[in-house]
Amino acid sequence: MKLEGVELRWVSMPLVSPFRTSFGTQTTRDLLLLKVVTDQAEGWGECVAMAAPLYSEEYIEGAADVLRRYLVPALAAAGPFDASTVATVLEPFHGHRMAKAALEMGVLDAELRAEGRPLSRELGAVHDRVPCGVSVGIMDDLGALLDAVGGYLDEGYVRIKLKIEPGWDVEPVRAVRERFGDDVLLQVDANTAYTLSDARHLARLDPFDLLLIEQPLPEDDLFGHADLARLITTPVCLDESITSARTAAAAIRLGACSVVNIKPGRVGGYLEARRIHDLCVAHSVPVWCGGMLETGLGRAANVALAALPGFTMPGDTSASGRYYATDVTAPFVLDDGYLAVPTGPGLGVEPLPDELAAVTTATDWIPASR
Ligand code: OSB
Ligand code: MG
Repeated sequence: MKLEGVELRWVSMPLVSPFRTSFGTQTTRDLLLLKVVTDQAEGWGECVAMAAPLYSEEYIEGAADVLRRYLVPALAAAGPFDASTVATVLEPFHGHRMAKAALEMGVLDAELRAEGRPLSRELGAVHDRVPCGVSVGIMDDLGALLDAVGGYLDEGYVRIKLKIEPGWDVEPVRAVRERFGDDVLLQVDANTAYTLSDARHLARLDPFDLLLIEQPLPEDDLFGHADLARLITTPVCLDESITSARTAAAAIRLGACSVVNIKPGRVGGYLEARRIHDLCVAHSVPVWCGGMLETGLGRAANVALAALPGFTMPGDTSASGRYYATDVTAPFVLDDGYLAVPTGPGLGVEPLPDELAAVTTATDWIPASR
């Protein structure tokens, strides 16, 4: 394919309820969408960076800047390309994995649409629907938490993930276990809020039979996670620390995790995500698909990825309605705890023009030649 240009599109989508994590509270999801225009077809990419660099070092305006200044020009200069060569062309630029992932996703969508092939098939999916979990934010009190969890269980979610931080950990887990019982698939996510010196406190979660604790320690503390994993019985899962197949291999080798959360944006794209999946399968490490409050575009791709055989645990691939009253695509709706894997070419979904226009705050066209 030959690149004609990329449209950057800033969207601002109100969340149905505030989402509080150990790194901050969000009431609106601002994000950057990409429309990749090639001589063959157009494709959509979604950049999962947040407005501020609180989850990782990336942020929306940084992603827009590096795309405009470096990534799109490099791809334009590379001559004919396909999705499998995008990462190699962008490799000289350090970091900026979410920006790179968005560009690769748009190219992949364009390529697959041109060929009439679905992303799920391209990635190696083996299921036509995936079981879904839900990520539950930190609440003002235990009553509000139990109401939220009860509502999600009533909707059919098959797994609950509680966001935790110091001061909101053992008690919310105990309250959920006492109210909803031991059969609920339950896990927690600390988003790096603890240090190794909290190991004895975190061991107090051991009796609750959690599926895992996600990213308790800072992103660069693989040794700390390896030490912690020997001090607690809850399996350690990494999110922020896993930035590539190489870091995943190191984490597994060190014993820093026994489960991996795969987020395509965080690792530089869906193709690297698949490599991490393959690596984890080879090491018998279960994986699940994380989320970044995606629109229906990113959700379509995540659901396709989550249908690969190594995704043996339910992911944060919740229905559109868990996040947004109106999505930019036709909404993903939970059916008996599952979301259907899209079957159409590429992502298999497209933005609805009116819904997209309603949430767009700005656009910018980056031509391939200037
Ligand atoms: O750590 O998994 C995380 C959302 C934004 C940033 C980081 C995380 C999350 C979530 C929600 O937990 C996942 C989702 O439902 O999309
Ligand atoms: Mg996480």
